Amino acid sequence: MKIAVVTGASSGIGAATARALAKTGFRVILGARRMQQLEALAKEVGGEAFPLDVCDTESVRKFASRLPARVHLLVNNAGGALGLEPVVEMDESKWLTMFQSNVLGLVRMTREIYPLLDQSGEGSHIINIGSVAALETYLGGAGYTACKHAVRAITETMRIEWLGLPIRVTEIDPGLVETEFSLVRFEGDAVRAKKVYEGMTPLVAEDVADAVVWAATRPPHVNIDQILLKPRDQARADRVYRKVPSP
Ligand code: 8X3
Repeated sequence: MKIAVVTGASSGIGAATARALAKTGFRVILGARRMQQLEALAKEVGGEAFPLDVCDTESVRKFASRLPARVHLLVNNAGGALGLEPVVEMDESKWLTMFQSNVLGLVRMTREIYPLLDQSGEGSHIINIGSVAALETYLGGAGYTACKHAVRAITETMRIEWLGLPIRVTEIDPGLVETEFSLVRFEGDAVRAKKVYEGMTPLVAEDVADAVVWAATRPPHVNIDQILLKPRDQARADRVYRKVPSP
């Protein structure tokens, strides 16, 4: 049975991806900080849950040491945005946390799991969850978009460095997806978070999970480099159609 590892799997895109991969036939190993949610999900999908903080090298090493000898798919999903302050109002601790989780966390995970990647038979696959923010910028988004642009650069570099090896590398770039993303970005301000999706129909986590499963289930000689998926109501990161409520 093929083994898939999903980071940030306790909620949102990570949880939906874990469910979808399990349904497709993968044995799923989940990592996140919130163990209660993670264990419930592991039970639901017949997988395993281990604590993981991608910001902490020791935590990543310990997580990797508990994995089976061979891993076929790593979904680097853990990460998120904090704040929407302009550049000259940079909050250093928010920026550090964003770079730690979105950028260094992804590389730490990849570094520790690389020796476990199956390079026999059909090979293995790393899927990095990027964002429309990997391709565009928007007002107040410098910290987050810089992180996701970095994810894009790192993903492309992996593909060059591993050329000739049986390791596929994919980047999935979602636009607006209604998850805890905005609640985290606005530090628990539910009213502000809700406004992000007001009057429009956002993607749901399952839409992104679909893209992950599709990329992961192509024949082994096919590498899906990138998928950019956005709601129909979103033309660009900062161009969203919203229905005006009737008076
Ligand atoms: C989330 C999408 O537009 O808020 O990755 O950066 S956006």
